[in-house]
Amino acid sequence: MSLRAAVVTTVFIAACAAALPAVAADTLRALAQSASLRIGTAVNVDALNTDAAYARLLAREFDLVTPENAMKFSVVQPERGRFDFAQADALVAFAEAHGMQVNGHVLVWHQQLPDWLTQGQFSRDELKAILREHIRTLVTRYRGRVASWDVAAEAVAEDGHARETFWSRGIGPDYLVLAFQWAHEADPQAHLRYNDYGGEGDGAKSDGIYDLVAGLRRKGAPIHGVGLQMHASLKDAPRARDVRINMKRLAALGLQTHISEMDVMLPLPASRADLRAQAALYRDMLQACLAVLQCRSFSVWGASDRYSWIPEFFPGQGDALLFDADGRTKPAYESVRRILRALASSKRTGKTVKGQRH
Ligand code: 9MR
Repeated sequence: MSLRAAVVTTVFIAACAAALPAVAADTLRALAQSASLRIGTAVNVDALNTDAAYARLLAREFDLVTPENAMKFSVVQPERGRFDFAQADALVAFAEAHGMQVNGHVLVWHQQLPDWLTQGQFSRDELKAILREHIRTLVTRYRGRVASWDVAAEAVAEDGHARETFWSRGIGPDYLVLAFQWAHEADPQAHLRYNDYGGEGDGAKSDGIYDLVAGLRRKGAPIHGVGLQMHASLKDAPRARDVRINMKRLAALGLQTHISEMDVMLPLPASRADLRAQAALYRDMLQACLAVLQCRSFSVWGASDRYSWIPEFFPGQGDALLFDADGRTKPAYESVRRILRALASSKRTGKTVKGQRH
């Protein structure tokens, strides 16, 4: 190589390096990768299309995305038989462009259903046909591109019994088995999950979720994982030890587990002490996940506080996520990164750290 060519090559390599995020190797997604963990977030697709800094932050830090609302029934099928995939397509294209996995959310849920469905008068067979068509259309469209689906969510009531919903009333108790079967038929490779809140640690709801998914397995439903949502506050959070034990019993059923929607709401304005306590809670839950080999992903329900659902649903509360409204890292981010960093470097040096998985 001539001297000139060598100089040009060197300059080119330096320019490429400068174009990459400065700390690419130290981002959550890079660190999590070496711990065989996916690190995910819910995505607000409106913001993805309008806020370039938000899109950059997502691509830099996360390698798993869940559409916060873009694949829900009322968005995807606003009128009977008319499907609208504009938002869902945008999310999947974004994920593919940035090497991220997509978790589809959610096929059978009792919220965000369109009026034509809830106000309509449908027989059991008609409802089965509607749900089957909905699942088939979504899962087929994204076959091979959406790696996992939240097939069903929040089908268990607070006392651990089956929740009575639009679907359970309309179709009967086997609606869940059917939903998993239909999703599996449409994409036999997809990882199919059940996803719920308030059953992360111990208690009646955790037991109810366990019984539900154990029953689904017994009936031969193609269910492969359970998402424990983990919407927490400082006053109301499960104990890490209980989460670990719960994940282990789910794993013993042959299921993978996920922390699927973590956030920790704080009273506003958040104090420094609360931000520190929040960081400790994120740390503890991540460690619980890392302690269980079958816990494969850790997702937060939104990246930046600017787009969190919390202030709208819990007035006076907020600051629940890893990045503040301007995309700056918070103590919670640092604590998550510290754990992942320790794990990544212990893999390199062969030392074991608390929570190591392999
Ligand atoms: O974050 C979502 C919010 O924007 C929607 O308005 C709301 C509708 O009920 O759903 C929120 O997401 C929920 C998720 O789909 C299922 N688990 C609980 C989440 C927070 O409510």
